[in-house]
Amino acid sequence: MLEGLRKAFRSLAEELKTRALSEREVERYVEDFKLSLIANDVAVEVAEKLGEELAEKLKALRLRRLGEPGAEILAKISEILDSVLREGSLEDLLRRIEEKRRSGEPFVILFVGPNGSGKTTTVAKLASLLKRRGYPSLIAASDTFRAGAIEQLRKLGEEAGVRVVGQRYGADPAAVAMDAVLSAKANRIPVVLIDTAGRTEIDRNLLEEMRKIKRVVNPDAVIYVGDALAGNAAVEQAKSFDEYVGVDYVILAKLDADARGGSAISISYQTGKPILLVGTGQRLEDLKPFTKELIRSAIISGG
Ligand SMILES: Nc1nc2c(ncn2[C@@H]2O[C@H](COP(=O)(O)OP(=O)(O)O)[C@@H](O)[C@H]2O)c(=O)[nH]1
Ligand SMILES: [Mg+2]
Repeated sequence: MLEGLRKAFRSLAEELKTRALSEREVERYVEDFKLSLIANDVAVEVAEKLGEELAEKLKALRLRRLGEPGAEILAKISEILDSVLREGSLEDLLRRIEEKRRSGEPFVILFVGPNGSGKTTTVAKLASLLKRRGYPSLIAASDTFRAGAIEQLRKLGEEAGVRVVGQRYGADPAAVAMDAVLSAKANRIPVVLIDTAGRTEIDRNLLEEMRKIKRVVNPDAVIYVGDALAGNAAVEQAKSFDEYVGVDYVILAKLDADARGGSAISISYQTGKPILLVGTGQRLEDLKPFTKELIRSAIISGG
C-alpha cells in the first residue's frame, strides 16, 4: 500500500542526496515534489503546506552535500509528515467507554459516511475489537435505506458474536438507534454502535437524517468512515459531515488497497480530526490503530 507516495518521497531524497543545490534548484525540486503529492491524492492546500515546509528545511541544508542515503532529507520529510498527521488514541476511547460503563450508561458511537465507504464492515470490525478488549456491544441497524443493508449487518454481527437491533426497511433510523440504546441500557451492555445509510452523493437529506439521529440519541462519539481510495472526494465529504453533524474521529477504510496514499494526510490535515483506526482488509480482524509511524514506515522505509 501507499506505493505512490513512497515513490514521490524516495525520488526526492535520491535526487537531493547527490549534490549541493542552488536556490533555484531547491525551488524546482519543491515544485516537482508538490506535483507528485497532488498526483497521489494529497489535496492541493496540503501539498502547498508540505512544499513550503520542505523548502524551508532544504534551504538550511542546501549549501552542503548530503550524505548517503539522504538520511537527513528523510528525517526532514518525516518531521513534515508528523506535523500534518493526527493520531486518535484507541486507549483514550476505551477509557471513556470504561467511565461510562461505571456510570451505568452505554457509550454510544454514531458512524457516518458516504455510500460504500466501509461503514457497515467497520462497525462489525470495531464490535469485534471491543469484544476482544472486554466490551460487548450492541449494533443498531439504522441503515434502513439500502436494500440488503440489514441482512449484511446481521450476518456480520453473527460473525462477530454481537447482537444487531433492527427493524424493517424504511423504518425511522433515529427510532432504530434509540431502541438499541434503550435495549443496551436495560441489558447493561456497555457500547452501542450505530450503523447508518450513506448516499452516493452526499445531499442535504442524508445530512439531516444523521443530524436527527444525533439529536435523538446524543452519541458520545461520532466517527466518520472514509474510503482511502476516494482521495480528495473523501476529504470533501468528511468536511460536509463535520459541518453538518460534527465528527470526533475518522476511521480510514481500505488502506490496504490504496496505492497512492495521500488520503490519510489530506483528511487528517484538512479536517483537523484525529484518525483513530484504519481498515486493512475485508476480514473482521483487519482494523488497526492508526499511528504516524504506520504512514511514515510505509512511505519512507517501504514497510
Ligand atoms: N480491502 C478492503 N475492503 C474493505 C475495507 N473495509 C470495507 N471494505 C469493503 O468495501 C465494501 C463496502 O463496505 P461497506 O461496509 O458495505 O460500506 P458502507 O456502504 O459504508 O456500509 C465491501 O465490499 C467491504 O468488504 C478495508 O479496510 N479493506
Ligand atoms: Mg452500510
